Amino acid sequence: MNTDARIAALRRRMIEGDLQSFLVTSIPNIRYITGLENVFDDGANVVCLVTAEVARVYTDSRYSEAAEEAASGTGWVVKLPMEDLYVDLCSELDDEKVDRLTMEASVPYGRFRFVAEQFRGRVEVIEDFIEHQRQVKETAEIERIAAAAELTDRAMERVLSVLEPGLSEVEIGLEVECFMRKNGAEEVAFAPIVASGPNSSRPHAGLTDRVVGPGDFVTIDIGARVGGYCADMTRTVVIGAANDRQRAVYEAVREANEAGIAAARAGISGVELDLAAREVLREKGFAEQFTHGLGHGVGLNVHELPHVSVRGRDPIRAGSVVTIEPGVYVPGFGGVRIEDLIVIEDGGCTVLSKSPKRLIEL
Ligand SMILES: [Mn+2]
Repeated sequence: MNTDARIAALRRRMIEGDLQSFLVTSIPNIRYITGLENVFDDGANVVCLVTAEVARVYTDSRYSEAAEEAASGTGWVVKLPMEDLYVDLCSELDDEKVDRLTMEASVPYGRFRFVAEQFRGRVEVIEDFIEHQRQVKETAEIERIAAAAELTDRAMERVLSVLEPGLSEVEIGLEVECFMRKNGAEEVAFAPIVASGPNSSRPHAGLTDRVVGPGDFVTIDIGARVGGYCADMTRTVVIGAANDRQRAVYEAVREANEAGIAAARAGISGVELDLAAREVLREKGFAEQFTHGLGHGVGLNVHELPHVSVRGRDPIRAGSVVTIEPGVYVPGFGGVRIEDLIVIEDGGCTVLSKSPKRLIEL
């Protein structure tokens, strides 16, 4: 991972945005900007300060050995405050005559208030500053996402080979999780969704003890995490023979997925890409049943920028990795979602998800 380039880009953007100093508090953003891997867990006590002169990681003794080892030879200096990270940070900022500090808008409010009271200079917040930079992936990042997608495909193949009437959603979800962990994932990128029968009309249904049976749609939305990076893919299958209504819904969603993939290219906005797929469902009478955005960016987080929905007004840039996931949800009947992970490129895209998309009747 080229962290020198990342920090150089961050400093350029800080100058453009007139940021004198920037405090990174979100763990994924800290992982990204420092490039320190396998050091900070999700609940780690860590913040990073970036100015034109310094790049510092403040953490505590639980992480110090790993952090110092990983940071050696990089531009990052690890600091181990004796007391609270924020107490030391504020007094150092004052000593170094920093008079403006920008914090991430996601900082916990109590921390923000503490710094605003302790630090003598002015405190501001900014939204999505590093998230914006994370949108365009480096080659090494795309390789990790592709590896996660490949393992996710294998997990889907595995789960479809064991899926049969009599298994519960929980049992199917555990099969996914075990398979991914045994085959090289650090963890599942998110809790697997296995939504069967009437539960499938709820896009993010939690796993239940419901046992799958003949006639059910089963929506399986899964992703592995490999090298810190997520994958995200959904397939929907039918247990037994599909009826005509199920077939019609499935084919409409599949066409919408394919229309989205066909429209995906650098320069298209999230709104336009969303509309390319939404239009297919509208023509088939399912406009009201497609109740969420077409997709989202994927990287260190399973949901990140860019928006692929009505919120996505900016052109999507080459090197962004996004999902294309139209769905139709009919309460009481069930739902279908088909989701692929793609890399946006000039003039088109590469589809990382390879699992078959024809209607599978098990
Ligand atoms: Mn998704």
